Amino acid sequence: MVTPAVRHVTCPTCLDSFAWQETELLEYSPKEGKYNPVVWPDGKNPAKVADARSRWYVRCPNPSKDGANHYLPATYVDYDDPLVIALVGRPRSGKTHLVVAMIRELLGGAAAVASGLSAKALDYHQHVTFKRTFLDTFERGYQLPATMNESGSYLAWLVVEVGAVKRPVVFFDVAGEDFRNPGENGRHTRFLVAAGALLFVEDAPHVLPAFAEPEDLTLDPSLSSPFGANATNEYVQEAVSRLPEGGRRLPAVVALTKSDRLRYLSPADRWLRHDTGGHVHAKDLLAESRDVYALLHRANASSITRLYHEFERCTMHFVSATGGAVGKDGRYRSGTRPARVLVPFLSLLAMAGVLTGADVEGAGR
Ligand SMILES: Nc1nc2c(ncn2[C@@H]2O[C@H](COP(=O)(O)OP(=O)(O)OP(=O)(O)O)[C@@H](O)[C@H]2O)c(=O)[nH]1
Ligand SMILES: [Zn+2]
Repeated sequence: MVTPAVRHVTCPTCLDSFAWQETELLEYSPKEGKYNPVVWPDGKNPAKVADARSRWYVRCPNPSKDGANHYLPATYVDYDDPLVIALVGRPRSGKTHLVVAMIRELLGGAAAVASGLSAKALDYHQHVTFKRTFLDTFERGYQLPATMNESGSYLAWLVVEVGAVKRPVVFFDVAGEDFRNPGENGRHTRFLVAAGALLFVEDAPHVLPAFAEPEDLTLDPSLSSPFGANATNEYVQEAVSRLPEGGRRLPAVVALTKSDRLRYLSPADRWLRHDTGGHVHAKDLLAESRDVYALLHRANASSITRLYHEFERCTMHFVSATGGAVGKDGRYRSGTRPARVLVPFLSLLAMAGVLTGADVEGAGR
């Protein structure tokens, strides 16, 4: 008799590796707020079992016993270990709005369809909460809640499909402050050790305060400081110093978000209007990176420009998650109008080898 090979997986929450076992499959009961042993569908019809399985969980054995109970979707074992995308940026730089705008487009946007990409949520119940808290709020044009990540766990977990490739992607987003003051011995930011790709987020009005608008100054009074905004971004520096080998080999992108503030500034204006239709080309990624770099260089944003030299593969992009600032009532006046939010993600996929083909050959080099 051939015994099936035991699959070892790495848990994205506690980062422990362990041999996968399905001896205790669990089902989440939102009503009771706990996980209970599953009830198998009648007759063990394979189609019904597969459907039910997409909502089942396995408790992570967390061999190093350093965290509270946490659960992995049973379908986790059907795929390779996920690509962990770590968001890094200063507090209030717009990380959460950007990643939510990105995921919204991945799950239903035309650009994702055009690029031949599809995505679905992997963790059923986590997605229900994520949708209610973030996607629906964003869709209705309201400001998203500030990041309060007590356990340092992931924000969203998707399976991205491109052609025959199916790759789980996990997004980690923690409060910017956690990079400088890692609480609980750095537990909130330990995902950096498992990062497979980095999404650095910098805030356009912060590095170019001349383009900040009155709403920005109300939201972030440090922008009107006579000393100008801080050229050093200690949050980014601290995060990079915690990456194994400084992360040099990981694909990295810099998203200069809130670029709606730069809509009258050349060449940002041109890039913001440049609709990629979901397709990215290595030569455009390079041309845009050059323009973002030049702008950051002129603004003395040296903590960000150095990333371009430190990482072997890196691209830089103008993006806007919301299209404009939030009003005093917590709403975006004309609703949310994201621009180019998928480009940094597609660039990361290309650099990570998930997206392939002649167009993206050599991306980020
Ligand atoms: N103008 C403009 N404002 C934005 C954009 N994205 C986010 N903001 C504003 O920036 C502020 C901070 O956004 P968040 O996404 O919560 O920032 P964060 O980096 O996740 O913040 P922390 O979790 O505290 O580190 C909010 O007031 C948003 O309305 C954008 O694309 N354009
Ligand atoms: Zn775990």
